[in-house]
Amino acid sequence: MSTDRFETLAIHAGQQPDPTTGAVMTPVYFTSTYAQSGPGEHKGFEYSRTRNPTRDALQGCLAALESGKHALAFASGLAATDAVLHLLSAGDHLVLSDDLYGGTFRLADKVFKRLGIEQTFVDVTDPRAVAAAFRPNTKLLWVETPTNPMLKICDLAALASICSPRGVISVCDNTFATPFFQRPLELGFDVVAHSMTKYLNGHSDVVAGALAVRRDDLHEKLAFLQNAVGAQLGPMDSFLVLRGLKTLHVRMERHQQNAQRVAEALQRHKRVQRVTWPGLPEHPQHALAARQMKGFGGMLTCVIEGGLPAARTFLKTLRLWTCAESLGGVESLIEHPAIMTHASVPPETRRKLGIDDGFIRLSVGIENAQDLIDDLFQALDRT
Ligand code: P1T
Repeated sequence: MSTDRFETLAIHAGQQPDPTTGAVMTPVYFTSTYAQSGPGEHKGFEYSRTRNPTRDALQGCLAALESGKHALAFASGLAATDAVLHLLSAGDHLVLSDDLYGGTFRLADKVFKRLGIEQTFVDVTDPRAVAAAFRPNTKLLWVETPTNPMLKICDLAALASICSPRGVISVCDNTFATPFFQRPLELGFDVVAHSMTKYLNGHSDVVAGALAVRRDDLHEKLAFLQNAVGAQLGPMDSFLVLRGLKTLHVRMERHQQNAQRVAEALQRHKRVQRVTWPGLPEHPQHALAARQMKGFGGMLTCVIEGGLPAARTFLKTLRLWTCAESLGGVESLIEHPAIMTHASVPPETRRKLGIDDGFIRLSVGIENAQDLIDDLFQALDRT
C-alpha cells in the first residue's frame, strides 16, 4: 500500500477487489481445502488450517496497522498468547507484568508452569525491577500497557532496550490501546499480541486473537505453531474482524472522548473515591502515556464507597450500561474484576494491586456521553 496513514490502511490494507468477480469486500472463503492441478501443484493454498484467503486479508490489514511485516490470526486472544508461550521450552524463564488479564495469568500459572516454564511477576512500570528479574535463562518478557485492570503504563522503549541486548523476546499485549493509539513494534518490541474480541472487532460478536511481528524468524516460528497447534481463526470470524477494523479509528476517537467525559464526571460524584484513566493528569504515568500513546483509550476504573454491597447495588441498578465481562465494543460494559474477569488471580495479589471490593472497571462505549453519565449517576445515587 502506497500510504502509511492509519485510516486508509484500516480500510484497504491486505485487501483488493476479488480477482474473479470484482467483489469489493473480501469474500468469506468457506472452504477447508483447495483443488491442486497435480500433487503439490497449487496456487499457494492447500488446506485452510494453514492458509485461507479471508484470514490472509485480515492478517495483512492488521500487520499494516501495527507497523509490522506479518500478522497471524487465532481463535481467541488466549490462543494467540498460547502460541507465543510455546516459543519457550522447559527450563526457560518468563518475566510477566504483575497486572495482567486474569486468563493470561491463569495460562502462565496453571498450564505453562506445569510444563517447566519458570516465571517471575514484576511491576513493569519500573524498568529496573524488570532488569533485576532477568536471569541467564530468561527468554521472554510479557507486558500489557495499559494493564488490565489497573491501567498502569510501562515504558515500552525502555523495556525493549533492556530485552534486545540480552536476546529476550519482548511481547506487548496491545489490546487496551489498539494500534490506533500505540504501536509497540515502532518502539522496539518484538511481538504485539491482541484479543481481537475487543476493540479491533469492536462489536462484541466474535472471539478472536492475533499476533503481529516485524522479524521474519519469529514469524516463521509462530506461523509454524499456528499451523501445528491448529487454533487459527475461521473465515467467518476473520471476515467480521476485517469489517470491524475498517471503523477502528472512528470508534477509538469516540471511545476516548466519551471516556474523558465519563472520567471527569465520576470524579465529581461524592460516592466515588478514585477514578483512574491514563488521560487524567493525576494518573501516575500520565506523562509517559502522553509521550508513548497517541491517545488514552476508552477504559477506566473507579472505586466506589461502601465496598461489595454498594458495588453490587450499583451494577444491578444500571440501565444503559451492561454488567458483563469483556470490553472494547460499541456498547458500554461495566464489571467487577475481583468477582468476574480477575477471579483467577490469587486474592493476595489482587489485594496488593488494589483489585478490591469497591473496584469497578468500565469499558466506555460510543453511545451519547451524557446518557452514559446520567445512568451512572442514577445508580450511584442509590448505593
Ligand atoms: O478472551 P480472549 O479473546 O481469549 O482474550 C484474552 C485477553 C487477552 N488480553 C487481554 C488484555 C484481555 O483483556 C483478554 C480478555 N479480557 C477479557 C475478557 C476481559 O474482560 O478483561
